[in-house]
Amino acid sequence: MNWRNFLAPYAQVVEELKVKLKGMRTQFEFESSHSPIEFVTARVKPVSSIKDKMKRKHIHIDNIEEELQDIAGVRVVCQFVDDIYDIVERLKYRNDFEVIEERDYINHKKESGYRSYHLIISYPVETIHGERKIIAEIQIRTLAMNFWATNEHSLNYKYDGRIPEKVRTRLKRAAEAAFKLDEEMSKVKDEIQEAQRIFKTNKESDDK
Ligand code: 0O2
Repeated sequence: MNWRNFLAPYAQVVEELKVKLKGMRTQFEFESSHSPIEFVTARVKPVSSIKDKMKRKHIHIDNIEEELQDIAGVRVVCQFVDDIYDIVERLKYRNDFEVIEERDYINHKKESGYRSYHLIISYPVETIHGERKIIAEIQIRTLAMNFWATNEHSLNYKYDGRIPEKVRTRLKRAAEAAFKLDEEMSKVKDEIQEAQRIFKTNKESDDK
């Protein structure tokens, strides 16, 4: 397998999606004081992780394009849970890619405690050999969900996927605490946004 050639269109998709989603953030900032997008990150899955996942999920190399759907991955991090659903709706109605699957791990959290909203998309990318449809995953989550997932991911790495029961229980509790934080913040969302509006207006008049 020539991984460099295989991953080239995925790298292109990741770059294009990053520009487009960061562009959404900029537009929101121009048009209103609240951007539902806090930040955007993107990556192509490293070859070692691709090989691990293929082994774990028994994916044959011939089926990798259809079955390994997160080789190209983009993450959109929002302030509030409502923002996630706002972004999901906007992404579903774009005409530069097609959403082929939705996974709502917010209303249906994973056994680990993981919460996030995943969109699996088919993205048409222009190559020198013509158009290719590449499958990519967009993960949309709040800052609190991201904090939890990043820490849990590190622990999974440390324990090679076999986190001790005691730590796992703590992580589940931490996931609930993070979600509680999201719920509480949602209740004061209007107040927070009002404060951000005042801050933005003051800053703009200071900059004049
Ligand atoms: P990485 O290193 O982030 O790329 P599966 O792997 O079977 O759970 P599947 O079918 O690939 O899942 O699809 P899923 O669950 O919709 O998306 C997988 C990706 O979501 C993972 O990629 C993680 O990025 C994230 N994710 C899913 N479950 C969890 C979880 O319990 N904890 C954390 N921290 N992230 C999760 P990878 O390849 O596992 O990892």
